[in-house]
Amino acid sequence: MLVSPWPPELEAKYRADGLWVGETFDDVLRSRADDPASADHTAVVDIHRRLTYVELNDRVSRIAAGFVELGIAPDDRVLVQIPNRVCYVEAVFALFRLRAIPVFTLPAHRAGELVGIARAAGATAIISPREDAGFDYRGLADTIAAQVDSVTRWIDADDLDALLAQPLEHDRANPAELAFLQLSGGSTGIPKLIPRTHDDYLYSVRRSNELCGVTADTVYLATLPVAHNFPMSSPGILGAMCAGGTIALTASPAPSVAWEMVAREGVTMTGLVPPLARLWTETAEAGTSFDLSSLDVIQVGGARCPDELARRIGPALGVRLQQVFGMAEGLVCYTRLDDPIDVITTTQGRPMSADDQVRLVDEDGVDVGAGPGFLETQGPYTIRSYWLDASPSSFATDGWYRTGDVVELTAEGNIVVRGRGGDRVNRGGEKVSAEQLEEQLLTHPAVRDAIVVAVADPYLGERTCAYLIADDADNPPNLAGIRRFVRENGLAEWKLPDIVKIIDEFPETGVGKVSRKKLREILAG
Ligand code: AMP
Ligand code: DBH
Repeated sequence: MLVSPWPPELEAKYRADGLWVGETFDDVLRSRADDPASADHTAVVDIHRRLTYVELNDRVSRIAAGFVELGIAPDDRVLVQIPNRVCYVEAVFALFRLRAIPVFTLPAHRAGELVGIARAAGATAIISPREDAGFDYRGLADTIAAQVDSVTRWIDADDLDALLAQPLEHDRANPAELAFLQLSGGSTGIPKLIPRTHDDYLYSVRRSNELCGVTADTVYLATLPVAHNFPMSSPGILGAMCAGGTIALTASPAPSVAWEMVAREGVTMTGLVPPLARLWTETAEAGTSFDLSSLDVIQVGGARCPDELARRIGPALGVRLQQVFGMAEGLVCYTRLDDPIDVITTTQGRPMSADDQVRLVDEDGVDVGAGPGFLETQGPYTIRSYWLDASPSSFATDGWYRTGDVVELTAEGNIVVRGRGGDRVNRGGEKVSAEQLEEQLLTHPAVRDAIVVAVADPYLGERTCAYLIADDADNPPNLAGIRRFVRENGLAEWKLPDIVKIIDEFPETGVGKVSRKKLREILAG
C-alpha cells in the first residue's frame, strides 16, 4: 500500500545517503535469526515466557500461516490491542511476515476510540487477549465488530498456539510502502492514523540506536504500553531487535514489578514518562533492596520533565538520563549521552538526524528564529500527511508537519518545550483531545456547553478540567456523574476529567470566541 510520498528529490537523497536502506521489519527478524551471533540470544522475555531469535522467528512463520488460514491477507489492517507480553511481539511480527498492516492501539483504549479507529483503518480483524487485569477485551472486540462492518474476525492473543500451522513462503513487502498505522495523541475527536513505511521507521530506529548506544548487550525494558511510539522505536523494542539485544516486557511500570525484571534480566535501558520517573526516583531515594546496578540509561519523554526532577533521576537510580521529545508522526529529539549535565537536565535535546529540518513560526506562519514559537518539521522519518489525508491543516503547504508544540531553541540548538496551543491536555504523557472530550460532554443531558482546558499539576504536569454550563442551574452535574457518563460513552480512563467546574458563562475573547486562555488564568488564580 502506497503512502503519500516524500518529494522525489528528498526521497532520492535519503536513499543515496544511505538513510533509507530498503529493509523491511520482517527482514530484521529473519536476519537476527540467521545471524549466528544473535540466533540463540534471548530475543524477548516476560514474566512467564522467553524466546530466542530462532524460536521467535520460527513461531512467527507458523503463526503467520495460521493467520492466513483464518483469512488474514496481505494489506489487511488488523487492530492489535495486546498488553506488554511476548505474544505482542509474536502477533505483530506474524502480521509483518504475511504483509498485513498492524494498527497499534493501546490496552486502555475503549469503544469510544476503537470504533473510529477501526472504521478509519478499514480494519478486518482484531487481535487481543480474552481478558487482562480484570477487563473483558473479547467483549470489547465484539462491540467493535458489531459497529464496524469491515471487522469480521477476533483472534485470541493468548492462544496463538492454537493457530500454529506449517510455515508458508510469503512475498517480501516493499520497504517503501506502508508497514503499519500508529495513532496520534490527537488534538481532535477524529482519530488520526499515522502511516509509517519500513524505510522511514527503520531509519529512525537505527539512528536512535547509534545515539543511545544500543548493542547486542542491551536489555531494553518496556514498561510503558509497548504499542506507543516511544517504547516501540526510540529506540525501544525495535531498537533492541535491530541490534540483536533483548526485549524485556512488564505488565506494570510499578517499581515492585519492573525492578524485579530489571534485576532478573539485567535490564540496561528503559523509557519512562515524567510521573513514573518521579515515582522511580522517590522510591529509590527512600531506599530499595532491588539490584538496579545493570541499569545504565533511563530515558524520560512523552511530556515535559521538570528540571528539578531531571536533576534527581541520575543520582537516585545510578543511571545516565536522556530526555526524549518525540511524536508518532516522526521527529524525535534526544539529549546526547555525553551532553553537559545542564543540557541533559534543562532541555529536551535536538533532532536525531542531520536531515531533520525544524523551524519556529508564529500564529501567522512567520519565522520567529529561536522562538518561542510553534515547531514545524520535515525530514526522513516525518510523515507528509495522515492516513487518508485526515486533518490536512496539520501540514503546511510545503509539506512540513505542524507539531502544535510551542518550543524555544537554546544557543546550542537544543529544544526547550514550553507548551502547546489549548487543544490538548498532556496528562503525564497521555494526551487528551479537548475537542473530543467536549463533544462527549455536550451529549450529557444536564450540560448546555463545555470547554476543556489543562491545569498545572505537580505530579502529572497537567490535569484535565471541564468547565460546564449546566442546563438547569439548580441541578448541575457533578464530577462523579460526569466521569461515569464519559466512561460509559466508551472513552479511555485517562480521558475522564479530573476536575469539573460549573460556571454561568464562558469568558470571551475580543472577537466573541471563547477564551481558553482566560479560563486557564481563572484556574491558575
Ligand atoms: P503523540 O501525538 O502521542 O505522539 O504525542 C507527541 C506529543 O507529545 C508531542 O507533540 C509533544 O506535545 C508531547 N511530548 C513528547 N515528548 C515530550 C517531552 N519530552 N517534553 C514535552 N512534550 C513532549
Ligand atoms: O510522546 C510521544 O509520542 C513520544 C515521546 C518520546 C514519542 O512518540 C517518541 C519518543 O518517539
